[in-house]
Amino acid sequence: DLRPIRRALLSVSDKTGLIEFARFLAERNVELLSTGGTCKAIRDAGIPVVEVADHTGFPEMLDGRVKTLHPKVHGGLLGIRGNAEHEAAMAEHGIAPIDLLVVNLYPFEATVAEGAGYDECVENIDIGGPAMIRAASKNHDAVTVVVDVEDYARVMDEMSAHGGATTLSLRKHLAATAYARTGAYDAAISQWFARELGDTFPRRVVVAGELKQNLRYGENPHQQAAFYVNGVQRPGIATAKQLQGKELSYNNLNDTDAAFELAAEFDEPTVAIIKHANPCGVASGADIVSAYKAALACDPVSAFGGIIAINRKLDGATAEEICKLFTEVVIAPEADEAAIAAFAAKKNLRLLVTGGMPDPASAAMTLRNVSGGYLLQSKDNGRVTLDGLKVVTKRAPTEQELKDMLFAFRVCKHVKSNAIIYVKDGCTVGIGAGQMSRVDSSRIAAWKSKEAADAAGLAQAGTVGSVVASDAFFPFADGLLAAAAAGATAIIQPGGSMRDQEVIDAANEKGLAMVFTGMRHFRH
Ligand code: 93A
Repeated sequence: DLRPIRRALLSVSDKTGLIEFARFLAERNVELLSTGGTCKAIRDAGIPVVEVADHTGFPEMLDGRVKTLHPKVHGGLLGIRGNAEHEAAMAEHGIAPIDLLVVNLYPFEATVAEGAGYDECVENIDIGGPAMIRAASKNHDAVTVVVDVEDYARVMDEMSAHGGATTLSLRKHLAATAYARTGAYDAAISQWFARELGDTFPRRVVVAGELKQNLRYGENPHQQAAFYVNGVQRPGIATAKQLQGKELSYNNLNDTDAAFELAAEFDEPTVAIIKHANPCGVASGADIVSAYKAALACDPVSAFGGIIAINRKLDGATAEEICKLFTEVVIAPEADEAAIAAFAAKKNLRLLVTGGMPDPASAAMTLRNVSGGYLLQSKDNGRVTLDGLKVVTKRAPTEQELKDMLFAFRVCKHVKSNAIIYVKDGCTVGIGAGQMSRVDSSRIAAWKSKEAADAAGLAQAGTVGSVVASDAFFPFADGLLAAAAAGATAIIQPGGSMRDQEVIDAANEKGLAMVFTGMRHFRH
């Protein structure tokens, strides 16, 4: 299954590594064919090369839209070697076989990402490149196709090892990569069109991703997993630079993403500590070290082995505090030298820096698997502000209560439903997450808060004098009564239950202030 490479066609937009590869081929007496810009680069390097136009006898035309779309190119890529009829037809029409195709496409994705105008994007839709890639890949039995610069070395290695030939195994792998590339390319084009047309849910969707990292395993050791990125340059887990620590696991990636997106919700210095994709403490403060201490105090037992996200540059003082507890991952936009030094001894701790914070208001889509399909929805970037609140009780909330309620409701968005969040002075003091009954979430949050207070030797739980947020309406008064029993003084919730009046009456009876948001934050 070895196929010697005698003739190659190179046509690349990204010319990285081109000259080295072309020189390697030329030294092994491979005849090089190439298109305009690529040909010039190879020729300028003093390497013999034939322009495709000279090979086909047909000029590049229509602003380069037609340069390789010619039977001499496609016949050379598609003709079956050893098939008498194909070989006779090729001989009759002067079609020389092409054994190696090296193509990378017009940078459509990068052009869109740069915010180029409509016409420029259209002009960057490559037609001839994908046509050649698909032809060469179909004929992988004989033809080697390379679409990624990082595969040049693989081909050179095989050619060196096999006297200028490649193996069928490599050609098949390269063909698979090549079809994924043209598929992803067309996906990017159709997504761009859909965006231009404002068509959020088109008839067909194609999801494309590039392998960033193979993972040791998935959520559990018997599951396989890998991390794919979609090229959206949003500061976060996909773009983060790991400054130290062992490799990130599937769960780390999932939890770190949840942590960073939560920290990004707040303008003031904020720290979020996450376990199993739910926060076990979130706090804003004058600086990140005080925010960290406050976030930790919410549930120091659960914070063990947690993930910490910070929305400011990580400093030495905070890093030293973090070092006192076992932590899996710390993610921040930046880290100063003192912080890096403080972590140096913690060999396993992963430190990630992203260069910035994502904009929580930015539009995006979320995708989830269901049996036989996907659920696609726009990301929850809803945000409740002061003027969106409706006071429904006799007592109006105080200014501090209002501030804490908005904080609590924003945290809700990042907590699995049913979510009940108690907050005091910009800091969560009790979190109830992921329960099937809202009243259970309410009770659990209060109970956790009491546990933390007892452990810290405090006279009363943090929930005493706090405000409470519920991600969705209280269907009955019981959840509210549980919050009142825990000492909450004010409540923020969407409202909209059939029994709203019952819940309002219960709040009035307890002297609580309550506001409705009209927006809920389910997270299932
Ligand atoms: O405009 S095209 O769609 N028409 C073609 O016939 C064609 N052939 C190759 N684009 C075409 N290409 C692309 O040109 C390749 O995919 C590659 O990205 C680029 C290389 O052009 P140059 O060698 O002139 O820099």
